Amino acid sequence: MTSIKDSLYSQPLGQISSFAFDDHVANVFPDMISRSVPGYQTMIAAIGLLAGRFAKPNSICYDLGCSLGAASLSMRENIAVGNCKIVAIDNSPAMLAGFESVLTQKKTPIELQCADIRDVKIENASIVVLNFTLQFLPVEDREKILAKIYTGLLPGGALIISEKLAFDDSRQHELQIDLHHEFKKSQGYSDLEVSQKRTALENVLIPENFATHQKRLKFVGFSSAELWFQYFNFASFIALK
Ligand code: GEK
Repeated sequence: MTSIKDSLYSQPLGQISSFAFDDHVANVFPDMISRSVPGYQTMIAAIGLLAGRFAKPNSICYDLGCSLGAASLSMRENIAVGNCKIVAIDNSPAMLAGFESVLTQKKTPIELQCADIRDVKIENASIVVLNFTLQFLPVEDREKILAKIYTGLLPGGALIISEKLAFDDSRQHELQIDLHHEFKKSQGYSDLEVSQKRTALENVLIPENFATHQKRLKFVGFSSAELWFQYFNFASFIALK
């Protein structure tokens, strides 16, 4: 997916408002996320491979917090089984309009829903993807949605969950944040862009550590939850029912 270059934080902003998934963000989103999340394209491609493995005939594959649909489109490319559909949900009208504008229907249909993922029913699911979405929910809401996903998954189903991570050890925490900022600078962002975006995301994106994620996934019922990818403080888990 091509997009306009992200320069939303390139000029000094007097007041930095909290980050929101509005029209401005949706317009530049593919460029923003690829230059901000180390390994993003690798994870998107791998989510397709995972969908190819886990998608079952007569089941639903969910993409929760789908944005412009990168994960849904990658899943669709790799799903070979019949009578399977992808349900892609996001509560940003700007994101869903962007996704709808590029969506052409193929063998595996993609159904778009503008809704809060905390309010939707998850059922008959063979694979559920939360690619950098859980981190935007209040911490106290996270267990409930993971429990709902677990209940809605078929036996043998998988949840793929990608998140920005925090670290208990303060040196490690600072190091990983610093390495991420170096990554962003290597992608062409300036110090001003990095620092203004960081301020905008404060209290909006709340990272947790690996142990917290793993413990919660097991607590809601997943029999196994392991990392399959990590690049600095960005990681992706696969949890098995
Ligand atoms: C990708 N998965 O490209 N309900 C529905 N959607 C939500 C909610 C909610 N409660 N909270 C946030 N979102 C995508 C990238 S971006 C990650 C996901 C990022 C949506 C929000 O509108 C946005 O589109 C998405 O979750 C997070 O693979 O920007 O770092």
